[in-house]
Amino acid sequence: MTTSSTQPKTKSRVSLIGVPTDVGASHRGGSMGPEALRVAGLEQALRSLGHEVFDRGNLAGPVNPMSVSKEGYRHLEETAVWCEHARDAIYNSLNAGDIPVMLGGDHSLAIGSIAAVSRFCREKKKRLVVFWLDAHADFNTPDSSPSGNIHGMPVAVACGHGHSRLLSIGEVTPMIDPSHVIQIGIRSVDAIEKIKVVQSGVTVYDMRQVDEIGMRSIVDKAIQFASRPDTHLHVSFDVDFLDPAIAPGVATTVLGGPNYREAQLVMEMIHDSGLMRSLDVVELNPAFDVHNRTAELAVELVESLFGKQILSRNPVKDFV
Ligand SMILES: [Mn+2]
Repeated sequence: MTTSSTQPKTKSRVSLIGVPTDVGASHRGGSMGPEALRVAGLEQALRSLGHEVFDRGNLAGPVNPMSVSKEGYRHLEETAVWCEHARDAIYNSLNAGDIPVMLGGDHSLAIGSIAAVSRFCREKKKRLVVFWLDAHADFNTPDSSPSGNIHGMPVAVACGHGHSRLLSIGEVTPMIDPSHVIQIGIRSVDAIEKIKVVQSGVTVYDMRQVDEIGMRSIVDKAIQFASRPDTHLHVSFDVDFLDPAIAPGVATTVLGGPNYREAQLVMEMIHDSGLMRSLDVVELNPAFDVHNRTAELAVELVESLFGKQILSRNPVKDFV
């Protein structure tokens, strides 16, 4: 009768922006992430949901020098340059009226994407809210990070803590009010980082809370906080958010993450809120993957974020 069960309520213009680098990570391989998502059919999947999709190709930037940490930061300048390139591409895409989807690359790049969204929201008088889906709080600073890898620091930087070179990627400090950051799925936090993230005012729904009250009520609370007509919701999806049993293709797996249905539920509920205006898909590492299946799962979850559903949620309305 109808194919409306796979059609989103609103059609969007979506820009895919590849940022192939792993300068902020401990392991090499995240730089292959954008291509793995393309091989898994991301563009076609979004198109078949009715969206207009533009693959903007990959940004270019410094090679990974694989050097050691200096004064608490590894690859500070290289990471900053990549973040600036990501920031500029994402900002232009937002101004063109598109929903930018940043294909990472490691999670340090979220310093760039949040800088872009932060500037855009200030100019358009929007209220920025970030949902951070991750196994890690990514709230390290040099005194709390054992490694100096900047992919463990982007939330701290966005909230105003970190090297001036990284803070300067944003137009203002902090780039976001910490109380507007909601983290879900957290299960690995370094000792000093724990204190900092709690003090910062970031809302953290860790896996214990997922166990105790369930994914549905957590996402309900998050959406309730975000729900205002002037909200721009940025979703930063670190693939290590997922349980390693279903997502082996990341370098920093942590046991005890959301299972397949919990992950789908998060994405479907975010879509139904109608609030998402920008997205990061980061930390996919094809060097650790098995037959690209983590990339394929990431594509499925992005489809859900953009409106794919098992059944119509509103059969009466959709079927007439
Ligand atoms: Mn992360």
